[in-house]
Formats: sequence, C-alpha cells, structure tokens
Amino acid sequence: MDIKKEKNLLFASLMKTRNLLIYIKGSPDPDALASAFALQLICESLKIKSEIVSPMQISLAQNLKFIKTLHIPVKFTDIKDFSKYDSYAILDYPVADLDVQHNMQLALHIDHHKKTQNKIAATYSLLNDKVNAVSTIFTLLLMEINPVLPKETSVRLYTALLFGQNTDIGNMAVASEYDREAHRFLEEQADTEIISELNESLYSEETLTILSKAILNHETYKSWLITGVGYIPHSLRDSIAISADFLLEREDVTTVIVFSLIENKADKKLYLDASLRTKNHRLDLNNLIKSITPNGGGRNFKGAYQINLDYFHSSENKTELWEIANRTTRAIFRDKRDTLGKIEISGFFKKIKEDIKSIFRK
Ligand SMILES: [Mn+2]
Repeated sequence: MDIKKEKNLLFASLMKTRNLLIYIKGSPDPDALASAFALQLICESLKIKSEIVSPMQISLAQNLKFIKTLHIPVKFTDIKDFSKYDSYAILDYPVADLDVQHNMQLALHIDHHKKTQNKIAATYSLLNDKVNAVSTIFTLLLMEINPVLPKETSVRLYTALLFGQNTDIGNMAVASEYDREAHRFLEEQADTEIISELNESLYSEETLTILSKAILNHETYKSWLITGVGYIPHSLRDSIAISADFLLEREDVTTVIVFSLIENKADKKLYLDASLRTKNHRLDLNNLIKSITPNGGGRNFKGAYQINLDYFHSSENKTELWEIANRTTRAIFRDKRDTLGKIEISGFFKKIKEDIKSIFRK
C-alpha cells in the first residue's frame, strides 16, 4: 500500500464533491464511526460539506458511551431524500450499493473485509484485506495528510480511531504490520484514560455474571475453548461476544466458542446463539460456520450463528432443553476440531512464530 498515492487519489475524488453523505451501512460500530469522523474532518479541511448518517441504531452501551464521550457527529436517521448530497462514501462495509433511488456518485469506498461483487465502481476505492480495521487506513492517511487541527479535536479523533481499531482487532496478535504502525502512532496521540474508561464500561454487572458463567462452564479441547452460559435475555446478547473476546486472551487457546439460549419473552422468540473467535490466520471461520448452518457467518477472526428454536418456546422443561443444546453444541465443535486438526495445529505454530518475531520487532 503506497499511502502517498492513496492520499492523492482520495483527495482527487473528494475535490469533485460538494456535499458528501458518509453513510454507515450495517451496524454502526466504533471502527465505522471513527473512520467516518476522520473522513468528515478531512472533508472539513478541504472545505467540503459532509454528514455522517446511520440508519441503524446503536445497541451496545459501550458504543453509546463512545459516541457521547468523543462527540462523534453521527445522525441516526433513515434518509428519505438524498437530493441534497451529490456524492456518498461507504466505509467499513464490503457492499457499496444502496437499495434506494438516488442520484449520488459513489465518491469513495474504503473497506477491510473480503471483497465482494459491487454493481457500481467508486471514484476512489481502497479495499484492502491486509489491514484489520478501516481505522488503520484512516490513521495511515492522516499520518500522511498531517492536518492542522485544534488540540482537543485531534485528541478526540485519534482516541476514536484507537478505540475503533481496538474493537475490530481486539488482540494485537492478529494485527498486520500496517495495523501495528497505525497503532503505535495512535497510542501516542490518543487519550488513553478515555480508552480505559470505555473498556471498563464494556463489563456491566450483567455481562460480568455471564462472563463468569462462561469461565466456570468452559472446557478446552485441543486448544479450542468451548463454553455455554445457559439462558440469557435478548438484551444481554452482546455479552456472549464480549465473553468470547475476553476468553481468547488466554495463551493456551487458539479458538473460542461461547453459546447460549437467547430468550425474548415479549415476542416468544427462542434461539441458540453462538459467538466464535480465533487467533488462527488459517482457520476460516466463515467456512466452519457454514458447515454447521447457513444462518451465520464469519470474517476477520470473528463469527456468529443462530439456530431458531421458537418451536420450543413454551416447553415446560427449560433445563432439559438447555442440556440438549449444551451437549450437542459441544459435541459439534469437538468433532469440527478433530476434522480441522491439521490446519489448527500448523496455524497455531505459525502464530507463535509470528508473535515471537513481532516481539523482536518492537
Ligand atoms: Mn471494521
């Protein structure tokens, strides 16, 4: 990636723009929001109008705190009329098409997920899966652009980007050289106290209860950690992913599976929800999940799937249903672990080698 060249191409595309819509497609997570914020400040420095809009609301309390503390200027609304914008930008999402009528140019498309077919080409696109967060790309661009910003704005921006990068990468062991370079810069520029506060806010009392259940019920099978946390209400669903992230920090573990039965009493919904995490570059979580169910998927060391169990919602014996789900899920993953034996073992040693190398690089 030649950042100087990328910066010039990005500027060339932005210069054709007067009023840019920075459209958050998919879930408004910190990586997408921090990148959108960075793009807006770049636009401002070029005297280009822009607006960050997300049709989807934020559910995770930590992410709400993130936009509040760092004043991320995002509007949560479903746009009906796109006529005031001449162009739009899609960040942190592989598909840039919009399913609505509009006359906007796709000015830019920047993403780090696996490429997919897009019907329209962007004036400028940077689709690089060698980085693990769009925040990495914007940090490298900003290092090149070196914009003049008031101190307060610059701290907000770099803190947002560091938090955005952290949420996508989690464990720096999966980071690429680009991610590390951006990370070193961000750590110098960001307010690390805000980062710690945001990190702490991830673990609410309810989440900690679920996490301790995950620890208590875990088994490790050939470097895979498998654990089930029983029934949890729909509002605490994110706690499964949070627990999986937490457990992946364990040194002797390459892959984590946390599952539970999610109940939504109001609309009588019941489903099994599983969150997967891995440090193994060679383990394709998407394939693994698709071999279990079409109702899920994975990318970049993370994945999840759901199994609908609405039919059992009114079943009287809840414990029995959990026991079946628990036993079955564990058996499935022990079996998958055996089938994937070779990949996982060589991947594990490759990772250790990379970790050792990266220690010496620091
Ligand atoms: Mn991302």
